[in-house]
Amino acid sequence: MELPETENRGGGAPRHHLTWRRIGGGCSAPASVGPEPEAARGIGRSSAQAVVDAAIVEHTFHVGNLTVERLGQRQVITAVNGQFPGPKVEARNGDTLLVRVVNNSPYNITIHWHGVLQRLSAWADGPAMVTQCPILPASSYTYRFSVTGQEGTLWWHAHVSFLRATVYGALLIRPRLGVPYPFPAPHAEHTLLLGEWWNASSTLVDVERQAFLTGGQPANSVALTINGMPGLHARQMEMHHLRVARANTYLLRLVNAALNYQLFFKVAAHNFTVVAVDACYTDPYHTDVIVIAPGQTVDALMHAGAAPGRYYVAAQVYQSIANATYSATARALLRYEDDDAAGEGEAAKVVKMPALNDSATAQRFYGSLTGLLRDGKPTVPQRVDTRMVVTYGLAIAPCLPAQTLCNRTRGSLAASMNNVSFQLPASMSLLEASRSRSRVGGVYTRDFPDRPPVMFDFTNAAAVNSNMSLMLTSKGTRVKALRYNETVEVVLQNTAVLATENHPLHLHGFNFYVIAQGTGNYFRKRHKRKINLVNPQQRNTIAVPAGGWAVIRFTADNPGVWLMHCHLEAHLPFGLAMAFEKMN
Ligand SMILES: [Cu+2]
Repeated sequence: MELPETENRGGGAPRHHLTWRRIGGGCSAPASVGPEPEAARGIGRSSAQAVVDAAIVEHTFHVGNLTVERLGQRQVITAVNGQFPGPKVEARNGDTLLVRVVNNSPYNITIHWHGVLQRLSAWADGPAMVTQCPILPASSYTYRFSVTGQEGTLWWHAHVSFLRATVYGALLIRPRLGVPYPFPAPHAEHTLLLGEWWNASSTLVDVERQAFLTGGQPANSVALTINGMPGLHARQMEMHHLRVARANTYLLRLVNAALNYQLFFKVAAHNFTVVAVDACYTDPYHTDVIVIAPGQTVDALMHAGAAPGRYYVAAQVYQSIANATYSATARALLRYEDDDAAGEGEAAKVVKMPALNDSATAQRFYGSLTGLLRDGKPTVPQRVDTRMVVTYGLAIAPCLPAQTLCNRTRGSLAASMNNVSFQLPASMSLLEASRSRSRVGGVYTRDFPDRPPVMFDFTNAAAVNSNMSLMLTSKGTRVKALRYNETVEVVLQNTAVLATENHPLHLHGFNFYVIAQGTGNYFRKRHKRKINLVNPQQRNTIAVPAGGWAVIRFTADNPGVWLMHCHLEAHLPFGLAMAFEKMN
């Protein structure tokens, strides 16, 4: 296994210590120091070898402050290379990526390559304190990994504090040269990154910090965005435009980079054929609405078959939690090339969106997708070595001493998996501790339970919320150790503690098969006929139905420490996470 490169640029060592105190918590030392990957340098894609072999795709990410204006307000955000959203990374199946991250921002930073399997490169995965110590201000770090065996739309984002709100971009993996897509070739493609915008007078790091201190929910965003633009004004400023030519077919690459909201996505007078989700090909699925949870991606073909003109593109919040009221919409504009003669005055066609709590539409989309079977490609494991039942949801925890604004009678909002509220280590990353055996003891324990500690009627809101012992949780850094190549089945069961909600659960290091999903409590015998062991969809992030369950399977064939967590950013510091440890 390759060790990461760590270096300190510009500043002396004392800078590190000062930074740690200011940001709070963290590694006592930089992550393991490894060799500079010199051998890889200078082999650009222009190399003739790239035609037959994999190429090296190199980028440098300068992370720093950027002043932007949105919704009539100027503010300073953290961004990569002065761009918001950040630069697009493009590669082909089999390429090696070499991304040097130079941290000129005042914050600790890491970059996660969301959905990249990181086979034999766990050090490059990116979650802070899981696979690496954060990159300190005035330091740099080089991520090196290959994307062999993967095709489709993925993305990259910061994986520390709430910085991914503005530190994110697309990661597109195309088939090897000369290899076609398993669907009709599109005329062109458009990448649409869906995000959220805060008009915060403070920074996103402060938003997270304030939520921690009070033990409550973080402040809400004020708008959604499409490629960084809210598109709210009639004058169509701050609006992303997509140009299409009539009768052509386009590949839309959608990424939900929003922190806390699932989204409905529609284009007025146009339909889609979904061909992949989370960079895993699907059977073609025809729909007029796409539903996408934070962390997920969707590749969909769209035929430009409408009359010449302009059409609104809209992304609107989908909320599964009861009594939700936040219902933001971002807009972009689809323009036909032949529309230029029509002039600016003509109104664009509007799009009718589902209700913000339309779970039926959401579940129809999420539950209808099936995986595309391809000759010679692996299929779902038929035999299971390890079975787990993991309950998860919101919870209440005693206020920590550091939560100085927390109401000690009420307690702190929290979340848990099998009633363990996950706490990141402070002294060293989980992966580093895992590699240095003797140091595991003080960092984590290998006793994440295979089942909930007590069985109860998980989704019975009245019963659950009148029983304080079911609502209380406690902090722990507990992992589930797996043997090499064992097959794992996990039943993910939402609970009604405080409220049922559709949580998008993301597993690092693996794609998993979603063999069944449904509402209520899962019973293995009763739900047997819902199990799909032929062509289930594969994903890296599953939006499990609110007050429901999903059954996933994967093969533990990738050494490392792999986080599984809710991709609603608000729930990660609450502790809605656990980790799998796969030994060498
Ligand atoms: Cu969640």
